[in-house]
Amino acid sequence: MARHLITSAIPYINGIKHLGNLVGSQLPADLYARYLRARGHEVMFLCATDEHGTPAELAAAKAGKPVDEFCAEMWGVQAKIADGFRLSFDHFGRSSSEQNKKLTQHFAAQLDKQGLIREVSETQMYSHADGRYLPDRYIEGTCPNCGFEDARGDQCDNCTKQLDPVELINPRSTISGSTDLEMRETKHLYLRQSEMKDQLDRWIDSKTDWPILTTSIAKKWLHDGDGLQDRGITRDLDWGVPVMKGDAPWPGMEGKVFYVWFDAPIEYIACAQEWVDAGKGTDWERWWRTDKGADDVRYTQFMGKDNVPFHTLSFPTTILGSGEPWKLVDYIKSFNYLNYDGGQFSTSRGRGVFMDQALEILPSDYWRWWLLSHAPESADSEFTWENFQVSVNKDLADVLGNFASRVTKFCRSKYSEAVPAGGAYGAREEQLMSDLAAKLAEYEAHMEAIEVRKSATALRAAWALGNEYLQEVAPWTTFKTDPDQAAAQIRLALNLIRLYAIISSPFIPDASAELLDAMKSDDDAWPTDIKAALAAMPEGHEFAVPEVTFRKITDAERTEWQERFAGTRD
Ligand code: B3M
Ligand code: ZN
Repeated sequence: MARHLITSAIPYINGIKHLGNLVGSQLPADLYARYLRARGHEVMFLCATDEHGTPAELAAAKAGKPVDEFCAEMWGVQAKIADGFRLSFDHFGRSSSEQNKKLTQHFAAQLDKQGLIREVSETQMYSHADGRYLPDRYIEGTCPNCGFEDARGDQCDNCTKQLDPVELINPRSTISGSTDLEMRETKHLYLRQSEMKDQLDRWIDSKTDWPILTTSIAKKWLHDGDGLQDRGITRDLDWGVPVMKGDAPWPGMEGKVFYVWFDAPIEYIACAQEWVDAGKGTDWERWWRTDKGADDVRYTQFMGKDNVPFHTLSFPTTILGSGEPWKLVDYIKSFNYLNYDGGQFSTSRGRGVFMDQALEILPSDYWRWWLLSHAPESADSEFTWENFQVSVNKDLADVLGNFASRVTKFCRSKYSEAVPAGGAYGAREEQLMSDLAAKLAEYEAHMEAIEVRKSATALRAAWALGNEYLQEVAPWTTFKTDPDQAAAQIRLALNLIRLYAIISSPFIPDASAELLDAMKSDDDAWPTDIKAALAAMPEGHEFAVPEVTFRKITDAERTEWQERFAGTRD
C-alpha cells in the first residue's frame, strides 16, 4: 500500500468545458484515482477552478456580473457537472480561496528571498479606447512564431508558444477591437526561470519513464532559441491575488496582481488546505511537505499538452526555488487534443459536445467509456458520432451488458434467482480462468503505467473472454441434456458478472455499482486470485436480474445529435 497524490489541471472558471477538455485531464486523473483506491492505496485526488486572470474577467463582463459573483456561481455549476461525471475528487477547490492567496504571496516572498525575482521596467500596451493596460487575453494578434492570426497575448493556441503581448503582430484589443494602442512604461516582477535552467534540465533528464509528449515539450522550451526565458508574474488587473511579499506590501507593485499562471498551480497545494478547512481531513502537510511525511508520496499530475510548459518549468521553479521542502511532481501524464467531427471543438463557436449537454443526453458511463477508450495519448484523436455509436453499442451493450442480462435471465427462468448448485468445472473453465488471469495482469500493468487506451483494450478483452466462453459452452443447449453441467456454467458466469463489476469500476463506476448491487454482493475486493474471486458467490447466493445496464444508441439519435452539436450552443 502506497500513498498517491493526484492532481488534474484546474479548469478555467470562464465557462463549461467540452469533452476534449474532460478527457485531457480530469477524466483520466479520475480513472487513475479510482483504480489506485480499488487496489487499496491511500489516495488524495485534488482539483479546483482556475478563477483569476483575464479569462475570468472577460467571461464575467460578458455575463454582466461582478467577477467574484460570476466565479462563485460558475464554481457551483462546474462542481455539479464534475459530480455528474462521477469525478471522485477528494476536494474541488477554488484558486480564489483565501488559502491560495496567502500561499501565493508566501511563495513570492520566498522566491524573492532566494534572489529569483527581479523587477523589470517594461513597456505595455495601453489602450486609449478602453482607458487601461491590456494584458494577456485582452490582446489578440498574429503569432510571431507560426503566423496564426488569432493568437492570444499569453499563448498561441496554434503552436503552443508562450507569448508576451508585445510580441504579437497587428495587435488589437479584445474589449473594444481598437487598434489604437500605445506602449507605456510600467514595472513588473519577473520569475528568474533562466537561473534554474540547468537544474530543471537535469531533473527532466532523470525522468526517463515520462511520456515523450511531456519531456519533449519541456526540452523544447529549455533549449529552443535562446533557451528558457524569465517570465513576468504580475499583471495590471483588478481581479487576482494582490502582489504582496508575504503579508508585507511590495513597494512599486501597488494595484497589481499576480499572473494567473503563477497562482493557479499553487492552488494544488492550497486545495489540500481547503480540504482540511472544509473538515474533510486533518493533515494536509503529510501530502505536500517532504519534511512532514510527503517524501513517501507519489505525486502524479494530469494535463493537456498546452499546460505542459507551466508544469515542467514554471511551477517546478516556484517549488524548487522557494528553498522550502515542498513536494515536487513525480510523474506528468499529458494528452494531445481530441478533435470533434472533422474539425476542432470550439468553445467560442459552441462546436462540439459540452459537459452539461453530454449528461443531458446519456448517462456518464457511456461518455467515460468512449472518451477513455479513445484518449488522445500518442496522437490527437477524433470524436465522431458514428464511432461513438459503434463503440457504445458494441462494447457496452453487446458485450458487457448483454452478458449480464443473458446469464441472469437464463438462470431465473431455468433455476431461480440464486446461484445454481450442481455440476463441476472442467478443462474449459480452467482455460477461461487462466486466460482471465493473464488478461487481468495485462490490464493492471497498463493501469499502473497510466496507459489509458491500452487499459481499455485489456478490459474489453476480459469482457470478451466471458462472452466467448458463454457462446462456446452454450448453457441453454447444455441444459436440455445435462442441467447439472449447465448449472456449473451459469455459476461461473454469474461470478464473472461480479468480477467484471469490480474491475470495470474505474471506467464505468455507475454501471459497476448497479451490477454489483444486482449480484447482491458487498465484497468489492480487487480479484488478486481469480479462482477465489470466481467462487465469491457460492451456490445458493441470491441475486437479481439487473435493469438494462446499457441501452443502444439508435441511428435516429445519432443523426439528431450530429446536427444539434454542429455549432452555436443554444
Ligand atoms: N486553467 C488551463 C486549462 O484549463 C488552466 C490549467 C491550470 S493548471 C494549474 O486548460
Ligand atoms: Zn503560433
